Amino acid sequence: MAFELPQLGYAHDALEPHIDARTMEIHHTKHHAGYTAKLNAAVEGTAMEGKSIEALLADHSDHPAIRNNGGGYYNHCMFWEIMSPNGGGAPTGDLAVAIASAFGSLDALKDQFNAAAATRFGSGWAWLCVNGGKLEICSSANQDNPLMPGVGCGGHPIMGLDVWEHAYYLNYQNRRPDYISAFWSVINWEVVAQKFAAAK
Ligand code: MN3
Repeated sequence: MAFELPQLGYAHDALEPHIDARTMEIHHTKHHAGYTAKLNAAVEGTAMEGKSIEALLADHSDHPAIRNNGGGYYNHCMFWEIMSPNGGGAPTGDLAVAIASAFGSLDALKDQFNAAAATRFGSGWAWLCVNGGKLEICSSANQDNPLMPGVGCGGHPIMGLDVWEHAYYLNYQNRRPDYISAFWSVINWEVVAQKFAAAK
């Protein structure tokens, strides 16, 4: 069963003005589609065929095509899921309690996440992870993610922000901090909370 490019739960223009339609369209139908096709090509006819994406990332990230395209496949699947045109606001329930416990407040989480996203040099991702039952923030290079061993970022990711220039350059040019700030207007805390509950 080959990996499939997921449909978004919203239109490409639905995250405007925070993330523009053209960026979303190219990001989804070109970049993510490319990672998906190259991932399938890398596993087809090998012993890796049929393994889950999580297992591929955990066990085969020493394989460059898996690391780059499997990472790209997984990371973008999560990225589309954790955004919504009805996003923003604040989390509730267990996730809100865990954020208060780990960071002191939602604003403190945002400050730490923004710093991780802004200071990631070049291309990469910022992550909110559940590590040993506790929430942590980190960042990783390129399409690496915390499921891969040895990326300096551990645990199970429940929220990721793409800080590759292709994610924001058309609308924000070099203003990565403005894009990071806009992300909080489209974050889907309900989905992050579901991922938190599953990862705990
Ligand atoms: Mn991307």
